[in-house]
Amino acid sequence: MSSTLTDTAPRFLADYRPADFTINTVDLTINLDDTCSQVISELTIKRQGDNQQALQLNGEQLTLVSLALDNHALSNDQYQLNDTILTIPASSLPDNENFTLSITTEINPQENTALEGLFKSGDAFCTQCEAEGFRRISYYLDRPDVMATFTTKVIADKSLYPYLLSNGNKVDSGDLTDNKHFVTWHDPYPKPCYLFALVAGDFDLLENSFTTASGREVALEIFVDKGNLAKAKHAMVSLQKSMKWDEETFGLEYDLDIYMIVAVDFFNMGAMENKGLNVFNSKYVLADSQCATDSDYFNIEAVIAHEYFHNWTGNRVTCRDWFQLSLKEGLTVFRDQQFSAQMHSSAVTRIQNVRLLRSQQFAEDAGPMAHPIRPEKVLEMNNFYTLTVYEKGSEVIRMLHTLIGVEKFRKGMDLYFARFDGMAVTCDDFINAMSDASGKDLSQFKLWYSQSGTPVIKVQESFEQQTNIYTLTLSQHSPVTKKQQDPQALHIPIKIELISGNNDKANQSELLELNQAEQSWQFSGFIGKPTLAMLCDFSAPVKLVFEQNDVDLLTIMKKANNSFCRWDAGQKLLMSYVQQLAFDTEHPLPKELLMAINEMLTSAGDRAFIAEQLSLPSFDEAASLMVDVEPIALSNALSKLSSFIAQGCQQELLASYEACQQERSTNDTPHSGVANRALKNVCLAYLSILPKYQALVTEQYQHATDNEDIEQENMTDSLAALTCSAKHNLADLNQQLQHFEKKWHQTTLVMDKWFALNAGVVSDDIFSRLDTLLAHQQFSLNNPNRARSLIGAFAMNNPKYFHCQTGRGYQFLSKQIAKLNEINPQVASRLITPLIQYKSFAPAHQKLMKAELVNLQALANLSNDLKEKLDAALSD
Ligand code: B3K
Ligand code: ZN
Repeated sequence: MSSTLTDTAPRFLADYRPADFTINTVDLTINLDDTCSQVISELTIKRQGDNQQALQLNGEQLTLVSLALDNHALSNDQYQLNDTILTIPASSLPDNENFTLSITTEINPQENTALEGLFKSGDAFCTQCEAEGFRRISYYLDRPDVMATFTTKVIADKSLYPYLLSNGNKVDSGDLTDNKHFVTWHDPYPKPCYLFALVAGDFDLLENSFTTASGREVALEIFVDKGNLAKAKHAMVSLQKSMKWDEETFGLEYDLDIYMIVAVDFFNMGAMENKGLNVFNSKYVLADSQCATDSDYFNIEAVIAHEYFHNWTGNRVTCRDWFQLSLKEGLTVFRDQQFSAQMHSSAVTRIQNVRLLRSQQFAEDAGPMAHPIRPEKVLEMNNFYTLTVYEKGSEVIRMLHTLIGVEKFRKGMDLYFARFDGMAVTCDDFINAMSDASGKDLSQFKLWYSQSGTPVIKVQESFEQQTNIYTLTLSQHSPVTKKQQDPQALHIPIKIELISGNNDKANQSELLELNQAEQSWQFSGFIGKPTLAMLCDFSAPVKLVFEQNDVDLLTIMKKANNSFCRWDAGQKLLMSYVQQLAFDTEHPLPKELLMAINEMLTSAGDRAFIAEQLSLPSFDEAASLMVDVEPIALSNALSKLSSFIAQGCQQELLASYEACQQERSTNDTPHSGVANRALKNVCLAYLSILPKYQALVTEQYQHATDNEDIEQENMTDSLAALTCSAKHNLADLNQQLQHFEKKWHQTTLVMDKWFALNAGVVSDDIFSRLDTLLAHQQFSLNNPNRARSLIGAFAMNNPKYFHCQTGRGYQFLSKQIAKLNEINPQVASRLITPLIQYKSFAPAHQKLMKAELVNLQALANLSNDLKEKLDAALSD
């Protein structure tokens, strides 16, 4: 279980105090065994000041074998042990300032289904220590401000585990008796224990290198399961691009002689930035065009970059305490988003960032687990690796970047590293460095770190005909909650564009700094009222209350320079119809909408951008903009709007589909290939609603999945076709699903897609399908990717049945969560998200969802991970 057995008290940011002891060096000898691995840890410890405190080390699920201080064994009466803490009282400690502590413990990796600490992923051993997993390997001061240099000797059977890896540089290796061997690693950079890693296994190894700007050669090594070598190439190229980008953009070079990445199938999240030895979910490493989609390629590059960028923002400068998590995560997400924007279309990348934020983070910020990007109270730290800390955290860094500009931002980063390299620091330290380097007063800006909830900005405008003066008034308010009684006005960068009615006049762009509850600005020089495009590039993570009519929205769609605003105006227009249809299914839809869609389809712009324009807001995006959501009405409204567009624009959709299809074979560059597929598949999604075009789905599926020319096979197209079949329960669906399974049954990552597709089938027999899937030979709740691909995909991508009136969807989810509570609480805790957000739904649904939460709360052995969320949801 991920949670501690006796620690059920929350911790508070306000209670932070430095440790009474530091650990300078750690010497580990780890003798690997499936059920009884032995860990010998030799620590050199230094007392801080003249404190006479007991030494308290964290440890969970460890068997203590022996303990010695300065080489003298400690007897049972010289220390105390409970389920989570080893206490050596002051009376047992030596008087000197420095002393050594030797600890021998045993652990059972095989039984570790929580996948924290040392565990087995298939045949390999691997570790996950962030946030507080090292305490499952050995007793330690498991907190990020205790930084030590690690030397790690790994011992294991030579035939089963030819590769023995840990952080830093390899310094020794050799053979031992009993067919065992060892490798010793030394990491010269002091680090918190959450960055410790160990991997042992038999892999295929992809090798390459990178020469840093200052001429040092770094060995790059990617370890994958045997047979998967060719699928690691994209990850390798992504790593090299990331290294180059960080040098060019921030002057940051890699600092060890070797950078290793290991891909494993059993992993709770995407990847982990352990110093010199990243461990990755294989989903974010392995790709070839036959088995990975375009978004898989994109995500692999982004996650590889993210973990690499952590080497500076996270590892060289780390967090003082876990409340500061956004110091490294918000900043590193911002860095990876900037990187992706430069590698691809910056407009489309930004749109995708915003879609994620609006659909998921806004909901989190409005739900019972809402917290500031720097939380103040935590029961289970793993619950705070959230969209708020990551994505909103990145938006906060982006706002800073907007407020001070690119050059001063770079100066601020330089100052941050000059001041804090090798240290564990706070979010305030970061902002102070930015403020000192830029000369900008950021004291009010810091409120973004302590206030939760999505701020709402009300927009009012007026135009004085006589003077031609345009006045814009903005007012802001942040939500009041039980935890946040008196939110203050924030410092918010608002980028706008004013589009003049006079065609000769260029649009006027402005950066406004909203820092009061209400503020006005005046602009002159227009003939007639200009059209306001608000929040260019989505310059702040806020919601707008701004009644813009269809004419204004259409003007922005056509005339704004800012691509984000053009896209956003279209979405706003679409969203207004979704809302009307959700309220009144017979609400008439205007022809102008079809004309606007046709114009988009025939415009000459980037096809990836057009695909984003044509994509309706997702169920979650729409829900986050509504109150008392009637989920079935919303889902029907989205279907109705899609049908209207499909019906009214069928010729143009078909023409675009065919144009993209043709160009695919004649003129494929990497970007145009992706863009063509994106647009083509949006068109297919619309066309597949109309029976007369459903043959296209079958054709595309066959062409992309079952082609004599294997080069023509393509997972993006195959999956897009299958998704249409699943969504409309088309006649060929079952046959396609069987064919796909037969073809891919040996490819784990593709089977995850297959499970997700099945979970998304929109059909009345979905619950019997789900039961069959749970019993499928390849299904296991012990594998997080698999659990998410079935249970998560159903709850997130099948709103019609997840929210069905009988409550069966909610029951299905809660039953699986109860099982996962015993197996892997972190995964259970992630999957509960849609249920705890019950308050955004209409009363009848709230009641059904709440009943499931109450059942879960009564579980015996409830993990802290779930307890924290359930308590918040049910007391809200
Ligand atoms: N730092 C890790 C996440 C650790 C999650 C712990 N539950 C990956 C990342 O953000 O890069
Ligand atoms: Zn990260």
